[in-house]
Amino acid sequence: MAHAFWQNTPASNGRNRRVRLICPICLHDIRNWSTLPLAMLTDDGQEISLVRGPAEGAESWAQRLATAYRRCPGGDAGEPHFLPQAYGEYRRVVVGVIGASQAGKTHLLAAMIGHLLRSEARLRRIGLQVDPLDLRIHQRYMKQIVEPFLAHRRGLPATPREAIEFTDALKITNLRAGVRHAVSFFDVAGEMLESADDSARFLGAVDALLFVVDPTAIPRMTRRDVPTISDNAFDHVLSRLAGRPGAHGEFLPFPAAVVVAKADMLEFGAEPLPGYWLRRDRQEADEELDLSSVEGESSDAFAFLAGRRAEAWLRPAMRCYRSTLHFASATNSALSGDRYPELAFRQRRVLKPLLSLLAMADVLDHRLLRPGDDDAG
Ligand SMILES: Nc1nc2c(ncn2[C@@H]2O[C@H](COP(=O)(O)OP(=O)(O)O)[C@@H](O)[C@H]2O)c(=O)[nH]1
Ligand SMILES: [Mg+2]
Ligand SMILES: [Zn+2]
Repeated sequence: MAHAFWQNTPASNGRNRRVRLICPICLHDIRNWSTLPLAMLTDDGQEISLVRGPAEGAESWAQRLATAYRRCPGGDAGEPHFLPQAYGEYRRVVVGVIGASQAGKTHLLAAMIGHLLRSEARLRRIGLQVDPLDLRIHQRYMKQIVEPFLAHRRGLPATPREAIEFTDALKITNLRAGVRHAVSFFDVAGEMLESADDSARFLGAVDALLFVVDPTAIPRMTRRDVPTISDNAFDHVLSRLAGRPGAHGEFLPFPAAVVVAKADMLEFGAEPLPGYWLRRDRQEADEELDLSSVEGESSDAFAFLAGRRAEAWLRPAMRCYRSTLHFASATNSALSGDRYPELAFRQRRVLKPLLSLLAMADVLDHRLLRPGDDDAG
């Protein structure tokens, strides 16, 4: 009974200690967590304010608090939203999705989050439980992005430049270690990542990075008219992160998963490696949850990029203290009209890079990344 364990932690009402934190959703600086208003949320997201009854015993109050929320006033845009009341005790991880405009960031993240939530039973086998952090925000993301894409095969619109907002946030519980994490994701327009102004402010809060490599930008790979490789988004982000306090020294203290996206376009090309990895999950059930092959895949993906003189894209792997490299496809096909073709449409290896990043960020046990006997590459 993993659940009983959580309820044993007395839901702290924070009265005796002051918790200061950055909201993972709007980046608002919350100076005193326990002063934010308490509420219950109904199934359809309606707020009912929560107050302790005059004769209510400590036990009953603690039980009600365990499922309660606190209302954050919202950041600059000022839209209030909810965080679980126990959030002040969670380990917090902010994931930034980095890559040029059109690299495939938005499709990849939607595929990752969609598959993460669909895989409840399988994820339990590696000790993970995934729930939304804020129901309303999560449902909005599912309804506007993930479901049109995964259930109706719709192409996703370009991410608006003005919206520097977080995409979704999940409560990820490591059942084996008994630790809850709040993992939030920022997917912003590629141009924003390259700009020097304040628009990439969220970079000040990221703890883990998902770098998305666009293979259509590799010279002579999928197109003839691509002269040289550069990825300003990667460079910009790495140099901004290097300016963060505590980020001096040889390596940046952030884990990074580097994903060669749109790998379906490389499957039948001259290079055998992308196809080899893409087809593996068809051969082994649940290969995607087995992180012992990550080291082998990483060295193959590194060799693949290095052989293409794609140094710009290897920089995250060279600069960050922990990194893995992957091949993945969010659509397995090109858009045809406003939809992806029914026969080809599926997601390939989208969970593995995310699980790998979670393992590097110690949400999952990072020892899962140790190579197995038959996966030495
Ligand atoms: N073939 C293929 N195309 C993809 C894949 N993922 C995204 N795309 C295409 O790449 C383009 C840019 O995708 P998007 O996710 O919006 O990129 P972003 O600007 O980095 O967020 C769109 O036209 C998608 O149809 C994929 O896995 N395979
Ligand atoms: Mg986008
Ligand atoms: Zn907030």
